[in-house]
Amino acid sequence: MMDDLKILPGYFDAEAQRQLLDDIRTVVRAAPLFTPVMPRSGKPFSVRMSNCGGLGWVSDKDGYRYQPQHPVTGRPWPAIPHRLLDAWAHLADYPGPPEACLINFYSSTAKMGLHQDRDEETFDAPVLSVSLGDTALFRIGGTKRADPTRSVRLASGDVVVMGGKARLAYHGIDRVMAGTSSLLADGGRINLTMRRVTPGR
Ligand code: MD6
Ligand code: FE
Repeated sequence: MMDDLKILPGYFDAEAQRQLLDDIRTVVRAAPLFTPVMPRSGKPFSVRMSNCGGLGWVSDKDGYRYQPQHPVTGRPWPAIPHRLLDAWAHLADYPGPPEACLINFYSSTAKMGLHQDRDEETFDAPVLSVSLGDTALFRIGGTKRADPTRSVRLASGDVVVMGGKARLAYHGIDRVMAGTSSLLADGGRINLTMRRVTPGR
């Protein structure tokens, strides 16, 4: 099951992390973080989000979906920074570029429940995740919610590639460990997940 899960500790070194953080700050100035809410219940996520790329993942009372515009500003999402596209080209083993990059910002108390990434039209490409800032406790299981899980610490600069049989594995963030990184002056964690939404190159 986990044979298609790759964890690459320290893929981005300290300098690359700072550059990536600058890239993300530029994105978020154009596409501000918003607080998504759960479909139907309208309960707010504890994580704030934005996106870059041709499509962005959003959640509101109507459901989860990908859309080409920011839900608050109505503007197109900024382009995916080249450092992220380079990592995808190096690691994804997929003939085309990512179409969406979800930006999740976690305060020290934010978490993310166990979920599958399955709002894409194709699962042929992996989801590639980059962590910046405070270390998080990442939980990953199998393709059924009740499958056994294990926990992995994800530190700043670490990359996770979920492809093949791991593409639809349940996963979530149990907690963020405050004070474990000095990358973000005010603490917290940023997670970037690049996805392919449609098939093709
Ligand atoms: C996070 N990550 O690390 C949440 N999804 O904050 C994800 O939800 C995720 O790390 C798909 C593939 C890899 C991931
Ligand atoms: Fe996910």
